[in-house]
Amino acid sequence: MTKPDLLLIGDYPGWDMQAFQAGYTCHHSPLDQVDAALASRLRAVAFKDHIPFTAQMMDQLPSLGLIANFGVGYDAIDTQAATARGIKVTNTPDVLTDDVADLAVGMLLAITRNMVQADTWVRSGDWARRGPLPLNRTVTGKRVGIVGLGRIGRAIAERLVAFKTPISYYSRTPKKTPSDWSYHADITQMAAQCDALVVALSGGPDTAGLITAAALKALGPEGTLINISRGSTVDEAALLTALETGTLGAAALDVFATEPACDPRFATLKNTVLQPHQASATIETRQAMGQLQRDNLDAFFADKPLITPVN
Ligand code: 8YV
Repeated sequence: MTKPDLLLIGDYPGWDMQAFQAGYTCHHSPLDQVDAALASRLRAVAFKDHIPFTAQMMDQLPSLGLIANFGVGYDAIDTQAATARGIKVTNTPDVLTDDVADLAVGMLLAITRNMVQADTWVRSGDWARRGPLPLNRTVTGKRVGIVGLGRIGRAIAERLVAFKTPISYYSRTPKKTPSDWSYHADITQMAAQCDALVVALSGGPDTAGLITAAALKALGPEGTLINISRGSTVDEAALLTALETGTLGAAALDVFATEPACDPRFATLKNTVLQPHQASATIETRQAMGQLQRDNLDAFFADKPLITPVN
């Protein structure tokens, strides 16, 4: 039996490539270099990128039936355009939740306990030369607001319960939660009552800029922002100004508006911990994400129900 053609967009490690090649005739060229005959044959794309997958790109592949996204967030894909063209989109939820939640908690600990600067303090010899670092702050018992109580937001909140942090959350509608988690319909009002905000929203136009200058101001000079969602959810210009002027205390960020080329002002800020969009970047989780992406592709080519469709 001939293997179906598959266009791979993005970089895949060897374990994914081997698995793809076992089941598919893989094509790895940029979309604009795909020849007309192949373009008209291609029924599926394995997408692993944060560059936009536009309506115009979909129109270059007239037989396209599936965009299998590597990642839970599919904000790069114009799903409205896909739906209008009868193209299904799948993502990779659940398998990355624990790693993303772990990193969010790790970032809260790292920024509050000053762990990154403390590491440099030891390595540079400053500890011996200049004595102890200034004291840092306690995490246990701090009031944390989770912005977006989806799978990942909930997993972060559940972990933070162990730190005895009163949990507030913002979402469009109240969710079923333990009775002592408090719902807020307004992020700025919630921020005013929190020591830290953890942003766990999905990306896309609905959530763009939801963390406003006003919310950062309400969080205040002792407050901390953690973002493991998308750079687009935060007004980044306001965030930089707030961190530079001290109207916001600190931020730990895994995502940036213009990543991977982040605004160079971030690098000069001492009150930040910066991560290279690595919340899901463990071998275990990336293998599971690849497997789920392929399971969706396999289901599509076998005419079976998709495992994790989003449209
Ligand atoms: C990326 C992510 O998918 O799942 C998501 O939404 O942001 C990440 O896990 C990862 O960077 C691979 O592109």
